Amino acid sequence: MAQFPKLLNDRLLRAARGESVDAAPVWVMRQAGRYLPEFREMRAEADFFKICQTPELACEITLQPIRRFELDAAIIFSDILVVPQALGMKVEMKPGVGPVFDKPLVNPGDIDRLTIPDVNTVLKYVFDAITLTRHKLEGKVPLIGFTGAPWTLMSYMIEGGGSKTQSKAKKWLYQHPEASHKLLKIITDVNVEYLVGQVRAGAQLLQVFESNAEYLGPVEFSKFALPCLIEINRRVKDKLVAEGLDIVPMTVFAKGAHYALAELGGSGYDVVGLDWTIDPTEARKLVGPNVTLQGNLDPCGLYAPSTDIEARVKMMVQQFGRDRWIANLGHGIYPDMDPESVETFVNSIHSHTKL
Ligand code: 1CP
Repeated sequence: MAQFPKLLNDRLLRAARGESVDAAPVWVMRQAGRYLPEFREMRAEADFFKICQTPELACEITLQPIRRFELDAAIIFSDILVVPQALGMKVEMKPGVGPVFDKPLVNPGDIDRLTIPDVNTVLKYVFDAITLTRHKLEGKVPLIGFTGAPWTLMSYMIEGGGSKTQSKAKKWLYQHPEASHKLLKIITDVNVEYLVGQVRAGAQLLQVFESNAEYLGPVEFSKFALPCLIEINRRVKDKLVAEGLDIVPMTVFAKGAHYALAELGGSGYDVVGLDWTIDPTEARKLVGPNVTLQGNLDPCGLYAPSTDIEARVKMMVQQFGRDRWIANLGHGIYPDMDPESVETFVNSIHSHTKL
């Protein structure tokens, strides 16, 4: 494996492993994105996926928030939808609309249209972006890699983009459970290769985004989503060991899955991400003492005046405690938010948790 600059800030990794920290680590989901004028400037000139596919550009955008704020982690600039693309689906990012698939999966027979990729070739551009970014970070903070969880990716592949109900994708779960399992397995296998490749390339923590967990309930989540999540964590770590690589901590963020927090706590993931609708004290009871929690300020809390953001942070510190906690929002930051609010959030997490 390539030699990288020495890591100078290991708060994120220490918190993920349950070790003591000198202050709680903090990063922000979607920290590299449209709320930053320097991102919008680059985006005006280049297509979204073109940026993802160009390591120098993806690296530059990854570093933008790190230059501005005292964040404790960088997350590689990419998207969960690069996996459906790797499986042969065409996806475009339409400004003001979001992702649009040209031919979503309609019937179980459409699974045969997917091509099983050689991940190391097809997604090499992500690995190259990660390696370049590790060097350019100069050890300032660790670099997070990520992927979309199988159910969330399956739902995009069937819905063809965002959806208010996920009813087309959920119809598969009820009408075509076998085909659903087949599709989920294809995505799980690709995800395992993809995440291991990210670690080989230099990722120091991996996050699996199950953003569409909120559309499922406990029964369907246990049947279709959770087994894939558990398998990914186990297989990735087994492969890292088999390759002689260090095991990296893994985070599962299953948005809206209150109903499954106890199961997620026992799923083998080191960190469980929380959205803002759950009380941290309640979440801690459900996941148990041996995992790290991540979250969970309501993203819209960043619209509040800075004194109110500070007050909320104080409350979060009381609820989460300063150990086994990675501070974050409960979901991604919105494009119309003021970068200064991010600064207030980040700095107050540090000032209220510093030893
Ligand atoms: O967090 C970061 O800064 C890293 C970059 C990142 C990540 C982790 C982006 C850049 N996307 C993601 C993950 C992602 N993508 C998720 C999981 C997290 C979440 O729940 O938000 C999801 C669901 C997507 C899919 C996606 N990509 C959407 C949602 C569509 C919908 O309505 O369902 C959208 C709008 C995107 C586009 C996108 N991805 C990232 C950025 C900066 C943007 C905006 C694109 C633009 O400039 O037009």
